Amino acid sequence: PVTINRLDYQPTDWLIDHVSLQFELDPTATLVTSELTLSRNPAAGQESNGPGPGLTLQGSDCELRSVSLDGVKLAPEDYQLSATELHIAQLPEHCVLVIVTCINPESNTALEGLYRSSGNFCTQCEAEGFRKITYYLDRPDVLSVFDVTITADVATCPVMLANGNRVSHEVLEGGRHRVQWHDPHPKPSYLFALVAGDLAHIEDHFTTASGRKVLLQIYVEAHNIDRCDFAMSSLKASMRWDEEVYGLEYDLDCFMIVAVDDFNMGAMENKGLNVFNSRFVLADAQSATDTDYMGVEAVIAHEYFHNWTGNRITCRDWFQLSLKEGLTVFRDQSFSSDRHSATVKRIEDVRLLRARQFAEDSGPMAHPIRPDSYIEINNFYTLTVYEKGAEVIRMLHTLLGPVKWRQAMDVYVERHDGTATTCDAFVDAMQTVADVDLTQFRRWYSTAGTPEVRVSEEYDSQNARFHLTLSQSCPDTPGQSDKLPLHIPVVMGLLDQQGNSLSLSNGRALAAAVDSSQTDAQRGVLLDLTEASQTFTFEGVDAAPVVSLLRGFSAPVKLVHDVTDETLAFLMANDPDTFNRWEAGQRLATRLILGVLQEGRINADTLASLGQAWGLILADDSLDMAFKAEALSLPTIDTLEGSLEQVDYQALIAAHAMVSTALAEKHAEALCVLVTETRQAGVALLDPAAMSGRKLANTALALLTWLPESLWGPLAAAQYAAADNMTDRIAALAALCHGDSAARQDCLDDFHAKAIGNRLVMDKWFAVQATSRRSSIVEDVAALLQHADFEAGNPNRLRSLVASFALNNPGGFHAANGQGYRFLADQVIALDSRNPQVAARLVSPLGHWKRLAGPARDLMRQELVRIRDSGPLSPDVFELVSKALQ
Ligand code: HT7
Ligand code: ZN
Repeated sequence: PVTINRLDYQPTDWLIDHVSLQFELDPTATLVTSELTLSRNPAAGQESNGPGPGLTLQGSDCELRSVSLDGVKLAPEDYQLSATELHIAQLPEHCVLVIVTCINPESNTALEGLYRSSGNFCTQCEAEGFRKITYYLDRPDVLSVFDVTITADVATCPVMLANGNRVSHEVLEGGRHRVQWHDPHPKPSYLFALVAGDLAHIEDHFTTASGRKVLLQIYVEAHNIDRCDFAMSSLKASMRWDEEVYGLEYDLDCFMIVAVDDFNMGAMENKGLNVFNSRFVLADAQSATDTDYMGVEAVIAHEYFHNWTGNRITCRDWFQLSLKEGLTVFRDQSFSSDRHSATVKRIEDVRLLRARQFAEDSGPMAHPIRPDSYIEINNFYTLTVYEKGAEVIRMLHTLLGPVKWRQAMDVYVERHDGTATTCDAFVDAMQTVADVDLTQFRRWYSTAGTPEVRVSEEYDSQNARFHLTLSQSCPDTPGQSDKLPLHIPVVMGLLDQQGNSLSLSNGRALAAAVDSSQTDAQRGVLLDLTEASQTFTFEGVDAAPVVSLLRGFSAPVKLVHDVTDETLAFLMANDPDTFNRWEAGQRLATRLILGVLQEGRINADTLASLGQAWGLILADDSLDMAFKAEALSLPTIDTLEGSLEQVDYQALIAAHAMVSTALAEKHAEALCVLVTETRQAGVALLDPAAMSGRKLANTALALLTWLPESLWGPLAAAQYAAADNMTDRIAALAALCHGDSAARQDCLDDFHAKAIGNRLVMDKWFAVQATSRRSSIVEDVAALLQHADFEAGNPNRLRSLVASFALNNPGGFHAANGQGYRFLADQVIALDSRNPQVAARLVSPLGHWKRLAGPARDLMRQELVRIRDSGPLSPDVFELVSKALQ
């Protein structure tokens, strides 16, 4: 396999000014006629006097039927054809090339290019799927106007969709019909989409700020038509938000969403025709949890927001992926935070970052948000590019402040609309309005790994001064060592011993949030940490203060700050930054669990501090219940792992269990009350207080499962029986699945019976079993692979069983005998030839063997070796396995 390097980027020699595509749809032999209007790129490097550059088009898995240049059919000797390219050596500066290919959607199990899902035709072209449809300049910096004609059987494909606006429809002989679509916005091939089949739809309208009426449609299989309303209201809310917050309006006459069951990722932002994994469109009370609803809203928003940050302004090359993804994740996070609790949203995002992105940063695939090289670009749709990328954007937002941020975004859109650009150009746009010099900040784009910030404090009572020293470092990562200091925005505050916020003599002022009643002192200040070590002095501090650092998680770093249990308990109770109140609890819990690892027993004093702090939270009726739920949730195993050099999973899991049990015991009574009394009857399903109540009640139930089943089993069974929504039903089932009661099997059987006919609910039935703490879990999961409802070809089903087990069941996956590792490796090997993209995503849990302690290290490594030696691998799996074994 070939490695592609960022610095090798060259502008394209050819432009495609216009492309006309004709599809004669057929399940096994679809004919694609592509007419490309080509011209030499004036911006390309010119070879002096030579014959001009030849044209190399990318293509794979499509059978070439013919090539014509300016109306003349070319003979095979006029071009060169390989498995991945079509090369024509000589062409006039302006010409028209017509290429006919034949493809087989039915046999396309990789789900890239044109494929079939539930009998319907659909496409997925990002990143490099278009080349599986026809030969093309399949790179994001070639923008063209597309006209698309689709012909198919009326009976099987009454609906035929493509990007842009529909311009004609005609009925043909022989039961066929034809539609034509025109997209006026030049776009790269990865944003092309086609959908055809027997689909039902709902529709609505949105009137833009400037008064244009846009038709909104959501297409699904007919049996799902009643599950689309929430997605539609999320779409309208997203459209309004982008106008109000960024002044960005929609730009076509219609916006369509299609839900498909077989999809490699979450969704795809094709211009005017978003294609979604059905799990991010379909939602109703009987099938979707509150978390599912929030996921639908966030993904609908994310894809819609791409219309500007991704489509109107796209990436010059795939190394710039975070230009659109980091920015769009930041935008969807801001949207969700504006619509729900901002603190809870921030906590959820930080939990994900710490649990998964920090792990990526400390593993074999560590890369900067703008990677330097790749073998398979699909492997770089990572938590680093998306989530850390969003953190980098958030830091820019913090450094600029909200007003300048908006001005800078206006400059960015104004400068780059209609182009394919770079992360550097994005920061240039920010710099035009920023007060701070962003030169050093740019290092975030090229530095891999999670920086560590060490903190030391010194109080000088004689001079009433407080000195805060922050020292940064970043661990070595593959190919990167001795890293230069980053520009780290540290939002902080100081509290006196009574919990009052002090006015600070150092640091930059922070803008107030629109709806905030906080004083300047409560908000704190922004420190610009730019040196390897820097001391910040605060004058007029009359007594030793308590420091609240990195408020709102103002930078994606690991903070090392040695403070007492009392200080953490104090911050939990008093910090005006609610994120940091939660954070203090997480630090206390982490200390308790890691203490068990070191000392073999629970530190009674720390347990008392945390137990007491939990008591205060449980008793505080002024707190949002969703926040309470977060405060009563311990850090997960994969988050804790980030604090350890070498990980003995069995010991870590035992320590986590010991602390969970101790805390559940301490508060058993209050937790039982929460399970039975928090839920509100008779309110709307999506009422915010009702959702928060369910979150708290189900967090309490999950904690109780650490105690003997006699205490919580009847509660869980009763909750299952009484549940009128999926959130409570699945939480009760998840609890029961940890145990061994008769209710467990009864409820599983009942759930299964109700899931028949709803694939998303059946996915939950598999996932809930895959995350059970039963000792027989590996055998249980292996048995589920043989279940009649298991569908290996459906990525959602595969993820619900195999990925849920590998990522969300640390006890089972890290089973001491290595069975969990072997199980996962078997799945990767079985899947690779069918769907390399999904197979590769299953490799990453095996990539961390070097960080494991004891025999587990070698057991995991052996499985990687077994995959490596299992036969010819896809570039996707090859890249991950070979990097992990290096
Ligand atoms: N931009 C999209 C990313 C994507 C993708 C989606 C589905 C299947 C394969 C894919 N490869 C890349 C989705 C997004 O980030 O919005
Ligand atoms: Zn995206």
